Amino acid sequence: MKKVNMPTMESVAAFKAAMDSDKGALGPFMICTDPAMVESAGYAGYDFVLLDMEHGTTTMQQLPNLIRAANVAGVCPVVRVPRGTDIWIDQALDVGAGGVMVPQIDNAEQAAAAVKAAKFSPIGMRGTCRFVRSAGFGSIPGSEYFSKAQDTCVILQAEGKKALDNIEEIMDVPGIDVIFIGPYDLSSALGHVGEINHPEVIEAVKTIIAKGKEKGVKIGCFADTVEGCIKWRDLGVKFLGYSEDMDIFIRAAQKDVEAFAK
Ligand code: 3PY
Ligand code: MG
Repeated sequence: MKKVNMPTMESVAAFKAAMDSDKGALGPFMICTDPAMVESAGYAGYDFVLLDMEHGTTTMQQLPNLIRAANVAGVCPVVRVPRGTDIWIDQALDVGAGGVMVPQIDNAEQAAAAVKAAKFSPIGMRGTCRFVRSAGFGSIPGSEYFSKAQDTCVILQAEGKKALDNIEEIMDVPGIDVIFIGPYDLSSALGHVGEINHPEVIEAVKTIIAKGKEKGVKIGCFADTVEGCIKWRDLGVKFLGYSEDMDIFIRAAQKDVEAFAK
């Protein structure tokens, strides 16, 4: 019988190694629904692509093709599901996500529910089916699939006031790979909408980073620019969610347009 691989799981291993390195893992949020854009981001050398179903328009039907494109380029596909949609967690994993990011986690109960949705028994209660895309539609033996698929990543967003209040109990939930700070939602929650460099926002980010260090939990954070990503990395952040595909394109194109006009 033909040996079928699990390309996403190979990319997960490289992604985890990047997070464990001094460099950290860098990847853009992606809202473009064209697989060519995802494939190109993979060729550019990012450690992951963050397929955004919270603020992007990608549908569950389009998602498998974006993940296929990530697989072609060998880059880890992480999927951000919309808020409060635990069922989307295992659907995203079923079509081949290497990790799921869940927005607006406010307490340990929500964190535990997200982990439960992402992991097969005995760790969680992910819907158990070996005929899905991540299992090669049945061509990967169940014993191999159910064991390897447990290594996909669970990334939970801390971005509200309640998350700040409950950060220790959230971090204590087993099975979380990364706590990802959303500075924009945090700025809203702290009464400074959009001001991600407001001292109170920066202080909140730093508090979460420090708690992560104390508890041995990896921290991720969003930044608009690569310089911002480097700033967070220098403070110990290991997962850097960088801008967004269309913004990256616009800024690169603007530089070209300006250079041409000189
Ligand atoms: C935020 O800043 O709120 C985010 O979720 C980053 O994507
Ligand atoms: Mg957010």
